[in-house]
Amino acid sequence: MDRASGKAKAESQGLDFDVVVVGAGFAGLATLHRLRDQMGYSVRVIEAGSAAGGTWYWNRYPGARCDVESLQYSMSISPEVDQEWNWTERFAAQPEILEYTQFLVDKMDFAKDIEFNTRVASAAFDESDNSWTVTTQGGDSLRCRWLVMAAGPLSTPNLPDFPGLDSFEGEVYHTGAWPKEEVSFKGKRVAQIGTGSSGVQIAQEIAKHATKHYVLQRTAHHIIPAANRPINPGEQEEVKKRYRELRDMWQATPGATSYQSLPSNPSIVPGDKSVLEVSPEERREIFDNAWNYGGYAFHRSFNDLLKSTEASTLANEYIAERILEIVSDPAAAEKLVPKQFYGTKRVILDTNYYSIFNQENVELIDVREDPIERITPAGIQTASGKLYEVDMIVCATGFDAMTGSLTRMDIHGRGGAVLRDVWKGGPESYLGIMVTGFPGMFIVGGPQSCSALANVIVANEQQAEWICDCIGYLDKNGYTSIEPTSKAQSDWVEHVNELADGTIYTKGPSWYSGANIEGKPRTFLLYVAGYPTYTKTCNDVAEKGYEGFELDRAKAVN
Ligand code: N01
Repeated sequence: MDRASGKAKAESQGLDFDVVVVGAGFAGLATLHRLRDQMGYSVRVIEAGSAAGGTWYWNRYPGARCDVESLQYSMSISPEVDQEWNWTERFAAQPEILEYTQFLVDKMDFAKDIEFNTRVASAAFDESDNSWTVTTQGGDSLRCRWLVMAAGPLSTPNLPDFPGLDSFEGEVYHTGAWPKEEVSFKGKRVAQIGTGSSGVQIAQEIAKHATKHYVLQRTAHHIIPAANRPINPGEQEEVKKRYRELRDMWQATPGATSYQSLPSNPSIVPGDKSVLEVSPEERREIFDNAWNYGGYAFHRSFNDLLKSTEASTLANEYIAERILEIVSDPAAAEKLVPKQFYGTKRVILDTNYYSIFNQENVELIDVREDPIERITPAGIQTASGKLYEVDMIVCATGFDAMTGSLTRMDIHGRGGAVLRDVWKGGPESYLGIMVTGFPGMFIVGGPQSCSALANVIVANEQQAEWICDCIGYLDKNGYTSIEPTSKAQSDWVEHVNELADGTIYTKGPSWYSGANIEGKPRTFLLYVAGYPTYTKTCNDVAEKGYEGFELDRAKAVN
């Protein structure tokens, strides 16, 4: 089917487009490319931002940086872009990732099929002809056959309900919705709430400029050095020559990423040993090597840090020693030592975080010991009555992860059922891609997929490709609807939970299980068996004629 006939097909069925895609992050762009350029469909992408980039568009806070090596954090859709684009650092900063995205958009001529500055308010399934109507906040509607939700697993900011926040007389920002205009910390008293990945990254920038910087920490997270650096001479050229082969190699790992960009780089961790089987001296040496090498070498240093509480405890002990070495105030150092098992919360890469606590302008406030009670016009007041007077509050309080971008839209499925109500007791999906009762609506990076536990670009491309191939199969065979059976969906959810129960991930609260949002049901949101197993499972389902799905051709239009 060429593009023109694709459009003609939609029009002949009284539809505006064959497919509407919500979101122009990497997931939306991958979907657009496959459907439009490779399969000839008519596609409209709807994007709330004024440019593509998804999470990298909104998370433009100072210090934002990727924690996957930049040479591995790229889309595979254009060999030309692979060759023309140059990364400057081992871990790319947000502005560079956004520039890369724009480069890709221009090269692939994506913008003409994206409606920017437009937020989707609702989507409704029409049982009379198996179509979807997508309505924007501006009131425009589009009818399509297939709907792809690519709105992002970590894109709906979580702003806790701090009493009195509206009364604050200074500036308030959320890292996940950072303004485009420059925000200056210079000469200001700044309080930041939250010390997850976003908080740790922005803290290093605030500390450079603020006259007073209060870091309000509820939980000490695990933070390991990124050891960011310019890309080594020759490294990028070598990767460019071997992109195809290296991508295959990276994708054969559980996280679809290796801690090294090249196999010829020195391999400094065994990776396949248990931390419990080596002597204390060998353990120390391996941890030291990994810590100094930076990136996720530490995470991969042994094979059981994320599986056994004993192993995780040994990692904790090592990290505690390093913190106590860096931070000179013993009381602050003790508070910065993580108390939960290594890996229960997402492990963070940093550059200089612990050493900011040696600066005179930086003060660590333990808000687990003395919780935030209210925000006053002058600052933040804690339960003990202490008032931290500030000019600016930075909320680095995370996201309504995996489900927020979907539940904030009014999505009506079969019988008018609303997705947010259907998921009241916890989200359920099949493969993280479709939901029973919402026929023809696909999700990239949905709950119970492996997306946010893997190299997200790679995971997005895999899911987008699977979804597009599924759409192609359905059209070719005259089906106008697909949805998972209730049994396939409940079996998948059970399987995902069983897998998670065998790991460290469920041994403490985190956004992985919805525990970061008050009132959100606790259910494990990610598939933990790794990218290769996930991909194989999805492919097996497709090869078996979309096993676990009900396909319907009864209501074919025309
Ligand atoms: O959010 P988080 P994030 N009072 O949920 C605290 C990705 N990411 O935006 O831990 C006081 O991790 C909360 O405390 P606690 C990455 O996948 C990647 O930092 O719940 N504090 C926590 O400290 C990451 O995992 C990069 O006790 C409150 C913090 O706010 C995910 O996004 C960069 C509070 C939230 O931490 C989310 O990271 C950035 C309250 N009422 C993000 N409510 C890369 O490097 C919350 N907190 C690629």
